[in-house]
Formats: sequence, structure tokens, C-alpha cells
Amino acid sequence: MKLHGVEISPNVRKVIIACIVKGIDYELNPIIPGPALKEPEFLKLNPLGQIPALEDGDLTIGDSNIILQYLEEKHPETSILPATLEGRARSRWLAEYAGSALFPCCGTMFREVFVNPNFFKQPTNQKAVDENISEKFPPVLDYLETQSPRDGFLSGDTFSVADISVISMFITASYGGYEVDASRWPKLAAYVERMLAYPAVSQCIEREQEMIRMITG
Ligand SMILES: N[C@@H](CCC(=O)N[C@@H](CS)C(=O)NCC(=O)O)C(=O)O
Repeated sequence: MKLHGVEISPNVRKVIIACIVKGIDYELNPIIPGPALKEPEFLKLNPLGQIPALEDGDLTIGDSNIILQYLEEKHPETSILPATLEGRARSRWLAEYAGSALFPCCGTMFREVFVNPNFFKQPTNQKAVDENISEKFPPVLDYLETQSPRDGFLSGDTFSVADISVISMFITASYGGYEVDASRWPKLAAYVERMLAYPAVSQCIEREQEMIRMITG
């Protein structure tokens, strides 16, 4: 199985965490966002020109949530979906919410504060960062605060696609120096701390540190 995409991409990281949980081996092609994703060769893998893309035998698919679903069905042992119908629906919904609402906020921190100055040697757009922190993050974190449990996971008693998707976004934001303000979103901040310590998540973070060090020099 070949996974295309650099490991510090939040959507690629989701797939890597799922593979760690399930004990799936994969070969990584660490392609980075940019012109390479718009080349005909990559567009054959994912015509949306985005990472991750997954090749497994004759199958080629894109989109992290679709890939997680595929891995879950192919390797159902150590499930990343809750046992109940409602739990599975809630887990998939929160994964979708993380991708649609949290990803843009976390991505802005990562791009502006981490990637642009360290990798592209471009200045941070501080206005975009300030606006992101004061206007874009709060409604998303307000909602996630209402969804965060005092203990355990986002949906039921299983570490699931919801947790994988939400924590992956916050890891990305953390490279851009962003942390959830515990005085304003206490349950969410505590949840994030718990998930960062979850074995598959901490293993994944450890694996990507070499690349982080390479970028920061
Ligand atoms: N819905 C997609 C989003 C994928 C996505 O936006 N990937 C980013 C990297 S994290 C990307 O490839 N960006 C390049 C681009 O959109 O041109 C998923 O969950 O996989």
C-alpha cells in the first residue's frame, strides 16, 4: 500500500494514525503541496490535486475520510468506529466537521507561522493570523467545547475517526504556535491534552519530528 503525501500534512497524518492503530504497513511518498500536486502524474492519483492519495493494488483513492473508511472496512480489527449506529454517525460527522471547519483555522496557523517563514523564507501575514485567532477559531472551538467529553473520546468509548481528525488538526496548529485557551475552552483543552498522550498519536508525532527539525533547521 502506498500513501502519497508528506507526513506533516494534517490530512495525511489522519491516515498515518489510523495505520498505526491498525498495524498496517505502508510505503510513504512524501510529496508536498505545491506544483507537484498539479502535475499529470499526480492528477492521475487524485484529480483534485490534493494529498493524501492512497494506492492499494489497482485501487487509487483520495480524501482522508474516504481513505479511513476504506482502511476500516479492509482491516476491521481494532476498529476506528464506535460500536453503535449513532456513535458511528457522530464520529463521522465530527471527522467531517474537523475537515471543513477546523482544518482552515489550523492550516492558517501552520502556513503563516511555520511553513512560510521557515520553509519558503516568506514573512508571516500577521493580520491573517490575528484575524484567524480572534474571529475564525472561536466559533469552531465553541462548538467543539460543547462536543468534548470530560473523559475519554469524542464518540463513545472508542478512539475513532472523530478523534483522529480533530487531534490531527490541532497538531498542525501547534506547529504554528497555537494552543487551545484552557480558560475559555476548558473541556476541549483537556481533551486535546488527553489525545496528544494517546499512544498512536504520540507515536505519530514522534515519527514526524525529523521533518519538523529539517524545516526549522
Ligand atoms: N478533503 C480532503 C482535503 C485534502 C487537502 O486539502 N489536502 C491539502 C494538504 S493538507 C492539499 O493537498 N492542499 C493542496 C491543494 O489543495 O492544492 C481530505 O480530507 O483529504
